[in-house]
Amino acid sequence: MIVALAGGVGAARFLQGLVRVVEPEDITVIVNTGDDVEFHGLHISPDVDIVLYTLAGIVDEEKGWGIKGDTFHCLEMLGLYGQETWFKLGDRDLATHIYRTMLLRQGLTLAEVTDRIRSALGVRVRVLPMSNEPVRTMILTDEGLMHFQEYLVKRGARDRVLEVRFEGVEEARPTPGVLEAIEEAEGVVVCPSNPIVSIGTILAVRGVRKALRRTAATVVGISPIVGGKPVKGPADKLMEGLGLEVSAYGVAQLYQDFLDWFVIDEVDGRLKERIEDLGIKVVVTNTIMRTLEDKVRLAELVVDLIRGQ
Ligand code: GDP
Ligand code: FO1
Repeated sequence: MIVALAGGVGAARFLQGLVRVVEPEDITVIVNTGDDVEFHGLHISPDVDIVLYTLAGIVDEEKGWGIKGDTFHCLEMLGLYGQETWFKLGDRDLATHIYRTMLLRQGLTLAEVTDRIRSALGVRVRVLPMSNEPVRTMILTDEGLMHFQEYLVKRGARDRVLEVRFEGVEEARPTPGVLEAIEEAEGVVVCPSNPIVSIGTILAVRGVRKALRRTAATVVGISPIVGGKPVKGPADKLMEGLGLEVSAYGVAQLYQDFLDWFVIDEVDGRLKERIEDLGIKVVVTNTIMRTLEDKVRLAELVVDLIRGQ
């Protein structure tokens, strides 16, 4: 079994490659739920949905989230009722959130609900939300404390970041199967996701970091920071705010206690030795995933590292 720790867009792109290299049934994806949010009375799990929609082949590829060709009539009508419409929920996407919320109200866990959605979408990889219990990523900025989606989407990540808090993470237990999957894996991939608010959140769940340190599996990370900048998203602003170096080296420092290998981009080749000094082996290659070939090639490289080839 190969286990992947995943946020949204960057991870989903990598997983598109991985399912073509390894049997989908032999992959378990542990997904961040710190970005989860409630709108219009509905439970939204953006990273879980991004991973599922991408693997189901229905994601809006341009945006990286939402469903391709979706319409926004429901949201327009909600706007008419004076509701907030800055979080763009499409009509077809809303069906997922209605179904999820309905099943949660019936008493199913988030993992059970996720599995029903996965199965209906024809996705064959196992997808586990990191916890069944709520964890909320809150950003303390110079404009006050706000939910991550408000910081990112409503305010366009323009506020200065002072602190990142994972509310509820102390009480949240890992989803049953998460720690076992890491401990028994053949290999673990830390996907190119936001190291603070996607991977950082998963690592903050009780027992996850310890399981990663203890596992006999080869643990391979892929840097989301390329040439001192994220490929997309606010990782630079969050890292800067927390006083971290915005580079593949800065990410390697965050993962140094459990990574065996770190895959960094060819534009960052000069960081190789510094990262190796942290006790991590380094591969330098093109990590930008534009085409399906890029994704498959990167997945092949990671699987070869796991299998010691
Ligand atoms: P976000 O940062 O909150 O939007 O969410 P994600 O957890 O989805 O993280 C996206 C991360 O993936 C960003 O830090 C990007 O830099 C990274 N990413 C996206 N596409 C690619 C890619 O093609 N290659 C690499 N190396 N990183 C990527
Ligand atoms: N990201 C945006 O930048 N703007 C949006 O309006 C937006 C809506 C949205 C709806 C459903 C969904 O599953 C994801 C959505 N995202 C949107 C993406 C999301 O905010 C982030 O990319 C992830 O949380 C980061 O991992």
